[in-house]
Amino acid sequence: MRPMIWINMARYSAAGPRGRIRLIGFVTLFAVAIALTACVAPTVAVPKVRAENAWARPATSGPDVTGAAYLTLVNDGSLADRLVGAQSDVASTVEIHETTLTNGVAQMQPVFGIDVPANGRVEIQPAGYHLMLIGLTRDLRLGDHFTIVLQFEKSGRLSVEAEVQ
Ligand SMILES: [Cu+2]
Repeated sequence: MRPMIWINMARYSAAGPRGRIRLIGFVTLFAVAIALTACVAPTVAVPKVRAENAWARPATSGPDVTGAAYLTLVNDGSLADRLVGAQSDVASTVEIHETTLTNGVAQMQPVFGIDVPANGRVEIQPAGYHLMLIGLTRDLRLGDHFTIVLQFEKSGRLSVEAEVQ
């Protein structure tokens, strides 16, 4: 592409004033073509994650006290994302946990992340995943609201308001 343009420009420049006008026309057309291409170029695939129905169980504060928060993640975007962490000012640490049933006994363990598929949703709800609030710094009373900041691999941070229910 580049060498061809150079040859054209050289030809038009050498052709005198009329050639220069044609050169300006050619360059203008070229610029318009680039601008149009930019306008109709398909949008880049991005995740578009939001949270629904964020809630937590009531709990009393204490360094050894844990609470659990739940929510639903919805991705309206065309690219998958991944929840990789969370934090909140009501807890020293927030971990992503998964509850599994082994021989009829429910156990929970930390997971490194939760995939949120493109145009999909993930339930972080009892019997599945939960956000473990470790070391509660204040009581979570019925009707209270508090903020959880979710960290996603691609979308970055998302601030979510949870209600104690
Ligand atoms: Cu847990």
